[in-house]
Amino acid sequence: MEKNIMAAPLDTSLFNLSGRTALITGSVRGIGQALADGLAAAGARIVVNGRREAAVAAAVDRLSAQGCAALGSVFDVSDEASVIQAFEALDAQGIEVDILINNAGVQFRKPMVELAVEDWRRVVDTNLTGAFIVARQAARRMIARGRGGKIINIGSLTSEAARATVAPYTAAKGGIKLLTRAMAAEWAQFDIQANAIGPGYILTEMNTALIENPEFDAWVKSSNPAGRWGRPDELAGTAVYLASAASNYVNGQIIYVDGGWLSVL
Ligand code: GCO
Repeated sequence: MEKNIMAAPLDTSLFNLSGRTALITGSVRGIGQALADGLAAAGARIVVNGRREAAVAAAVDRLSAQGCAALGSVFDVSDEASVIQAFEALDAQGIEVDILINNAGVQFRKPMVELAVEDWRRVVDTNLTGAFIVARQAARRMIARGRGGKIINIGSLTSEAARATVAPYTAAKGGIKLLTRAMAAEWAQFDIQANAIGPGYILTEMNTALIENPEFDAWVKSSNPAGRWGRPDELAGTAVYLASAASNYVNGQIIYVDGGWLSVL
């Protein structure tokens, strides 16, 4: 006889981020700004980050005008000294980062045979090494506090497959996928969950040149089952999930928000 196993109704409060503080690198525009909006809507206080004081201040004002709790932290993720200084400044203000989203990233498109090592290094330093530098500071504090934490790294379709002319970005985003697993391997024991989001082709400033290129635009639309570019706000739900208690048993994963691109030949 089939046992009537009543499933407990989902406790939707698991998705509530009230009382949590989220640092989102590169959150003055684009995907980072959309993730800030999403986590703020779920109740989190947002630490906005960028490299320029004015842009960070404007982004904080924008969130505050929406009634969200927000503050700014200006640093370059690839500059270890500035990252350490920024975390020490947060410490001094009693601000504890419960959720880190490593979103900051740059793009540089050029065939490898023409690529200068300096350009390679700049992209990898920001997109991959920067994620390590910032996560190390956050994890040290999460471990010391003893109440766990959430780390979300932003990958890419290029975490799985390569596109010509974006080798340093591809190498870095491939590294993000496995760095996420390395974080899970070392920090799960401290109740830290480290996961990644792999956006498809999203309508962002970084992709303006591609969006405005009719051939590229047609390629994107014909290459994913959704038949369109994604919007930055379409990434926020996955970020809230990975930032929340609803994902406490999820670690080392990458979730592709790509219109089905990677799933369909
Ligand atoms: C490019 C784009 C991509 C997208 C995204 C795709 O030049 O191909 O910039 O890298 O930004 O990463 O997932």
